[in-house]
Order: sequence, then C-alpha cells, then structure tokens
Amino acid sequence: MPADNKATKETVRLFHSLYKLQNKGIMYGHQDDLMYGSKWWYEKDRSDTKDFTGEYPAVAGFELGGIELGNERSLDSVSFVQIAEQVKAHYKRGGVITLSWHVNNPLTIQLPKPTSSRQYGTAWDVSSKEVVASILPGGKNNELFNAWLEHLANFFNTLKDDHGTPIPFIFRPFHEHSGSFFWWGTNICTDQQYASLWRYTVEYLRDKKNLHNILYAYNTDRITSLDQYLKGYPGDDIVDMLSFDMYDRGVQFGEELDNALKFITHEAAMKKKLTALSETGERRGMTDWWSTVLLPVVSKYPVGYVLTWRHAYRPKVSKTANQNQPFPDDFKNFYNSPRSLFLKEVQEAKIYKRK
Ligand code: BMA
Repeated sequence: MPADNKATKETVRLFHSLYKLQNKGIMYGHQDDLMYGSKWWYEKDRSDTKDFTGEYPAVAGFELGGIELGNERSLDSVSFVQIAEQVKAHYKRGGVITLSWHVNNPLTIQLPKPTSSRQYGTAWDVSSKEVVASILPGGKNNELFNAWLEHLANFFNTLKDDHGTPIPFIFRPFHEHSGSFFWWGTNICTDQQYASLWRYTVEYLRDKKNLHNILYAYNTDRITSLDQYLKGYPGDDIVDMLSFDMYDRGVQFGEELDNALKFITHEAAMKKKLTALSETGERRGMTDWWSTVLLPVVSKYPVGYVLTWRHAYRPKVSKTANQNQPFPDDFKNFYNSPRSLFLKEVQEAKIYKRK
C-alpha cells in the first residue's frame, strides 16, 4: 500500500501495479523526454525515445527546479505549463510520471550575489551548513520555505486529468543525500535534519495541502552498504519507493551497481516498497554499455525502472556522427530485450485501472 493512507484510488492502483511490474521487467524512463532533445524543442508528441525506437518510454521524468520561486520556466528553461500538459498526455497514454526538484537554496539565495560563484543560491550552493536548520520550524527561513512549498503545491494542483481527477506521480525530493553536492547533502546537514526536512515536506503537501496523489521516492547517490543507504531515511510511514542514482564512472560500476541493487531490493521487499535506479548513465567511450553492463545487472533484481537523464538542448553544437541520433545503436538491444518495458507493455498492464 502507499504510505499515505488517504491516497486516491488511482494512486493506490499505481502503487500495486508498479509493485507487480517490478517482478516482470524493468521499465525504461527518460528525463525530459517529452520536452526536448539536443536538436529540438517542445514539438507536439515528440520524444527522443520514440524517434529512436518507435515507442515512448514507460516512465517520463520532469524537473521542477524554479517552481518554488513562482517562475514560469524551470532551471532548464522548460515551461511549467508545458510540463503540466505533458504530464497529462503521458498519464492519458497510461505511462508513469516522476518528478525531481533541484530546489534553490533558501538561505544563500537571500545573500548578495558574489561575482565568482556559479552555484550561488542554487541547489548546488553548499556554502552554508545552516540551510536545513534554518527552514525547519523555529528557523529563520521557515516562512520562506512554506511559501516555496505553497508554489510547489499549487503546481501539483494543476496536474489533473480531463475529469478533474488528480494524476498520480512519483515525487523524488531532496535527492542524492549520500552525496555532498546539494544543500541537503550528507556533509551539509545532519541525517536527523535531513529526515526532518523530508517529513516536514511530506506533511505539508499531504496534510496541509491535501495532496493524496503522490508516491514518495527516497533517494541517494552511490552507496556501498545498507547502513550508508539508510542514513537520513525518514521512515516507512512516509516513503513509497527506495531509489538510488548511480552513473557509470568506470570499470567497477557493474559490481557497485550489483551490490547496491542487492541490498536495496532486499530491503524494499522486506518493507514492501517500490524500487528504482532513478538516474544512471553510460560509461564514456563504451558502445555496448546498455546490453553488456546495465541490462545483465538490473535483470538480476526486481527493479521498477531505470531512468537516464536529459538530452540537454544544444542546437548550436555542430553535429558529429554520434549526435545524429539520440541514443547509441546498442540502446536497441536494450529495447528489444524481453526484460525491458517501454510504454506499450505498461499500457497493456493498465496500471491505473481496477484489476
Ligand atoms: C543536472 C544537469 C543540469 C540540470 C539539472 C536539473 O544533472 O543535467 O544541467 O540543470 O540536472 O535537471
């Protein structure tokens, strides 16, 4: 069951469908797949995954950084109105939606801008270790953070289908806590503060804003043990998915991934939670990464989905041979594997319908 005992029926069905599907195969997900590719920008019904395979990804990822400021566009210049349109379109098709949030830094964003810092005021601004403490109740930025959550909740409230029914989605806030490159990272706040931040955010959205269409994904960056994975874990009562991010940075990746999947999928089975490798990416220079590295390892475990990150829009960069197509040829081998699930298989599973 979803952690939220008031979860809408579509959300409950999504949870159960995903729980079942993770034993059947691994869904493919792609960040901003429906918004742009490296040479195109927001064209109706276009998708890099569909361009290359003929099919949409099973999971569509979208990014919300900037919504908290009331901006019209995300930090990646994507219009939030258009994100809402594509969330609706993908739901209508019967696909899965996941939302990430590179939320700005509520403390440092108030300081005068230093000329030298590229990270100033962003999620990546780790110049202060007081940020999380400052936004929790009693902290000087609590009101400000509430206003930011209000913007987030207002956006969530626009995610409804044609009948006005809230669209269920997976929300993965404060991601990659095991790293220290975001203001909520492991050396930037305490694990206790991190857990409180999570709890505060969920309670705000769920109890104050009455949003009951959200499945919450706990997330870390690379980790080598279950203990390390669970540092800062906010609790089974508010988490629906155990996820982690791991990019291939070298030959040891296969083993690291295997190890992490072993303890995370085992823990998820004990807790009856969903699982995902919520961000990954191929090793530079490899041409057969999808079929020889990723697929064999993820096939050993009940992993709900694997998502690769955005194809950043770079219209001016000249086209080299491998930029003429959005994926390497080997991606077809991943696509053709009976283990991988793209939109059609997920549509057949009717994940939002009563069984
Ligand atoms: C990062 C990079 C950034 C982007 C951010 C949020 O990993 O892709 O360029 O702004 O994700 O999508």
